[in-house]
Order: sequence, then structure tokens, then C-alpha cells
Amino acid sequence: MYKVLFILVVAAVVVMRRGEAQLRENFYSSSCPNVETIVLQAVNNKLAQTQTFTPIPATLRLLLHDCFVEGCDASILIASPNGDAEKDAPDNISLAGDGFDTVVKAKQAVEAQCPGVVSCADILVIAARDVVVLAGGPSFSVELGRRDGLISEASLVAGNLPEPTDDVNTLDALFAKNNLSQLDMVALSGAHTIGVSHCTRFANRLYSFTPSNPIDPSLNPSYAQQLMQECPQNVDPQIAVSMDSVTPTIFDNVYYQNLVGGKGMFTSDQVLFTNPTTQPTVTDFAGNPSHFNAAFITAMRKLGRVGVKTGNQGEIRRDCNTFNS
Ligand code: HEM
Ligand SMILES: *[C@@H]1O[C@H](CO)[C@@H](O)[C@H](O)[C@H]1NC(C)=O
Ligand SMILES: CC(=O)N[C@H]1CO[C@H](CO)[C@@H](O)[C@@H]1O
Repeated sequence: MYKVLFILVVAAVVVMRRGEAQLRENFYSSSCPNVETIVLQAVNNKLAQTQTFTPIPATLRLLLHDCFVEGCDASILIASPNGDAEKDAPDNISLAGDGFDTVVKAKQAVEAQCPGVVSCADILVIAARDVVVLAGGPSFSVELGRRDGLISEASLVAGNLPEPTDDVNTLDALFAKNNLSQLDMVALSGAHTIGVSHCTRFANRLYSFTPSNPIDPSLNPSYAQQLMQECPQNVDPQIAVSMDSVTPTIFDNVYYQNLVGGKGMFTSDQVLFTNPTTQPTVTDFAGNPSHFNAAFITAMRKLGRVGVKTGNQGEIRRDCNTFNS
């Protein structure tokens, strides 16, 4: 009698743990042992082909936009014929095509060797890690085992992505909703050490901050002049400028040194230094690259766990841009 009960309990526990299958580093060790090498090679091929830096920041940013809306489930990659998928939301307007293409190419390379096995969500996580390393940032291992989602809707985006005008409280709340601490938020913002922004995203800080102060007083005056030169009023909305004006193509801690010097591009960057709750972390990261690297790695691994589907949830998409059926 007790034996039967014991077996039933054990069986129930096993079933429950299957249901909430965990991410793990060696998830594909028998089903696709070379997946990480294949993805890295595809990322390198993409860079060789485009001959520009753009795929690197574009791929990293894609991870944030995927994970913060419906979880890290490749929902951002879906191309809807009706223009109503996640990537079609106004918040995504500036996601560079090179990021999408990097993941699509990597998936094709993986499919050629391990058909139907590796999710697009995992390929994005691997590629986002790889581009950090290729830009000179820290190397780290990633957890795998995500499944691709079955939902991608533009209407689900609003309110789930950070805005360049956000203050620390708003950022704290949004990141907390994704199980990320304030420290994680400050560390992940360091991703703005590479890549570009369109002038429209920060022009308010140059021309219309407040009626009495058209230039944001928290901007370093010479940096403000530089930005006004790069982004004259009513400039072509396609024009984009480097977010880290000092080392724009190197993944380093100069982003934080810039904040200390009043050279943060967005309000959401600069407030990390002006707000007393985050300032000590910014000062620490500005002076200690190893502290930044360690915090960034921890936060990236946590970002990769947001809202994941595992076990038999979702699907393994064949083509990252479309659902299987
Ligand atoms: C903390 C709140 C954040 C805000 C408000 C924010 C906002 C933005 C905005 C407005 C842009 C410029 C888009 C454009 O005009 O092209 C941008 C670019 C970028 N963001 Fe963020 N972001 C945040 C956090 C993050 C995080 C957590 C990551 C990744 C871990 C990230 C990675 C990037 C990258 C790499 C770019 C450059 C994209 C490119 O050059 O194609 N951002 N971000
Ligand atoms: C946050 O963590 C809790 C506890 O592990 C989990 O139940 C929840 O789904 C997580 N939320 C997100 C958005 O990942
Ligand atoms: C890369 C991408 O698909 N961006 C889209 C974001 O959303 C706008 C509409 O708001 C589209 O025009 C872009 O093509």
C-alpha cells in the first residue's frame, strides 16, 4: 500500500518536473552537439558579407525586444503578411534588418546539420552572446532549451519595452516585471556601449526639453553641441548616430564613463548617473570593467530566462520568420 503510494508520488513529481523543464547549458549535447559552433560561424559569415558593424548591435538589441514581449520565444522574428506581428509595432520601428537576418542565416546553417531540433529562441540567445564577444565584450556560457512561441502580435508590445525618456523608477518597475533587479537593469543598459540611435529618439533633449531649458541641463554642454551638429533640427529621420561617442564599436565600460561625464545619449541612460540609487553602480562600473562584465553576464543569463517556454510548450520553428502551421 505505502509502496504504491510512494511510486505514485515519485511519478507525479517526475511528471511535474517534466512540465517545468529547465533550461540548461548542455541541452543539445546529444541532439545537436555543434550548435554553438555553427551559430558563431554563421554570425561571422554575416559580418564578412555585410562588411559593417551593424549586425552586432542589431542582434544584441533583438534579444531585449524578444524577451520583454511574450518572453524569449523568438516571437519578435515572426513576419506577418498582415503587418500586425510583434516586429511591426511602432516600438520596433528601428530594429535593424541585419539583426533579423543574422538569426535567420544562423537557423538555416543549424537546420542543415540538425533539422527540426534547435529553437529560433535559443539561436537568438547564442547569437546575442556571440556578438558581445566579437565586439570585445566578456565571454560567457548560455542556457538552452527554449521553445519557440505561437503568438506574435504588435498589440502586445506597447508598455512592455523601455522608452528613452524613462526615469529610474519606470525602468526599475519594467525590469522587475521581467525578474530583473535594478543592478541587472544598470548592467544591461551597458549594451548601449555599442550601436546607434536615430536622432528622433533623443532630439527632445536638444531642442525641446522644457520651455525654459530647451537643452537638457544634464547633458554635457560640448556633447550637446556635438549631437546638435550630428542631428540638426528636422534632420532626415533615417540618420543615426553612435550611442557611445568615444568607443562606439567596442563592448567596454566606457558607456559608464560617458554617463559620469554627462554624455549619456538618452534620458534613460543619463538618469542612471543622476539618480542617487543607481549612481554608485555607475561609478563602480566606470572604474572597474571586471565588475561591469560580471554583472552584465549575470543579467544576460537572467534576461534569457524571461517568460521561456520549455518541455513540450510551443514548437521548434522550421523557419524563424513563420510559425510551422
Ligand atoms: C534600459 C532601457 C533601454 C532603453 C530605454 C533603450 C532604448 C533604446 C533606443 C531608443 C535605441 C535606439 C533605437 C534607434 O533609434 O535605432 C536603442 C538602441 C540599442 N539598444 Fe537599447 N534600450 C534599453 C536597454 C537595452 C538593453 C537591455 C539592451 C540589450 C541588452 C539594449 C541594446 C541596444 C542596442 C545594442 C542598441 C543599438 C541598436 C543598433 O545599433 O542597431 N538596450 N535602445
Ligand atoms: C519570474 O520568476 C518567477 C519565479 O521563478 C516565475 O514564476 C515567473 O514566470 C518569472 N517571470 C518571468 C516574466 O519570467
Ligand atoms: C524591422 C521591422 O520589421 N521594423 C518594422 C517596425 O514597425 C514598423 C511599423 O510601425 C515597420 O514599418 C517596420 O518595418
